[in-house]
Amino acid sequence: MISSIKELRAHLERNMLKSSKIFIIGHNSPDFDAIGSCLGLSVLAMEYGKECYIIINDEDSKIEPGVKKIIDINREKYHIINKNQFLSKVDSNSLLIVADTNKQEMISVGDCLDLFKKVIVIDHHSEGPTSIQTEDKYISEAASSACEIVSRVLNGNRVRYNPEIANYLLAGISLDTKRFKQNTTSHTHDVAEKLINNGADIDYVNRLFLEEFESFCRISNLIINGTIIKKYSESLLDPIQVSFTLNRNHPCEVYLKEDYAKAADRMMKFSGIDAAFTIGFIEPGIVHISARSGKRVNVGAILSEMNGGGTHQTAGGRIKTDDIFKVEEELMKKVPIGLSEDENIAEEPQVIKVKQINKMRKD
Ligand SMILES: [Mn+2]
Repeated sequence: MISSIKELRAHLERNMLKSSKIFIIGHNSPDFDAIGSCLGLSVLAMEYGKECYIIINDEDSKIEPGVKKIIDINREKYHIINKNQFLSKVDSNSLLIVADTNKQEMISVGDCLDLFKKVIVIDHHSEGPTSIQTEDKYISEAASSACEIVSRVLNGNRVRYNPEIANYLLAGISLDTKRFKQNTTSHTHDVAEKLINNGADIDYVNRLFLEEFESFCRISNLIINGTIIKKYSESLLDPIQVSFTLNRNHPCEVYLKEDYAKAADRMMKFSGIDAAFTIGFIEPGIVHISARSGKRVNVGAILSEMNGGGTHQTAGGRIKTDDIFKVEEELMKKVPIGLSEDENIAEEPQVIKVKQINKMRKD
């Protein structure tokens, strides 16, 4: 166990210098604190002249837009790679640094920890039965965030970092303190001041949060105002229910492709939904379909009949047309293709719920 920031600094320096390659990872579905602390640690590794990579193995559509933006901007400069790329690079003298989590199941390389010579954990969450087994951990529940810890390491080492890195670190602290409203100590405020002195811009950080919020609202509105649920089997106890989401008030509205995937993901969280389709324009004249399902509906099979494809549980497709409702109608007819033969398929699928809150939208 590493017990102070000073010790952590010395520990990082010693171990970074003697390893051949450094891999840095945050928790799955990274948030601002995870990505910010990983980038800050990369700066430190580069300062020591080391070959360094950040591992992020989540599907793009699963990553929050603000975080994804940071990843995209920094992918090349900070060598952001996925798990497969990591597996081809790791060697017998590699160091892993885990930031913003200490649980094995929360990182994508949790099943290959024995590939590393050493694993260092830097975190502010409490430990549990699945915590990574290593002597080399700095876990301070008193710290507001992983970014706060990493900032203190950088500042203490007098490492130079650019205003962008200062922004990412400040965004992580801001997220985990609910904008400096909770879990702050004098260290938190001290670190924030230093980040601002190093060029961090509060406006930039606030805009990042606003984007997250806007995306959340956009998808929620799409779901609330545009979802129909259809029942596809006769079974009373366990009917197959499929949701269809599209912007029924403004069918021509263009959304991001990720929005459709997220809306479908979110629909699948409701119990009783066996498959979810989201339909909408990604540019004028091109309709995109995102599909998600559980075990009972094969959405890949359905979408391969609709100019698309995918796996049993995740699929997508796009169709050149201006008539989005026709696409939905086709899709509704094709759903039985994805149902297994032992399901008691309804002859005429029944609409069981149509929810439209038209009044809530401003034109
Ligand atoms: Mn955190």
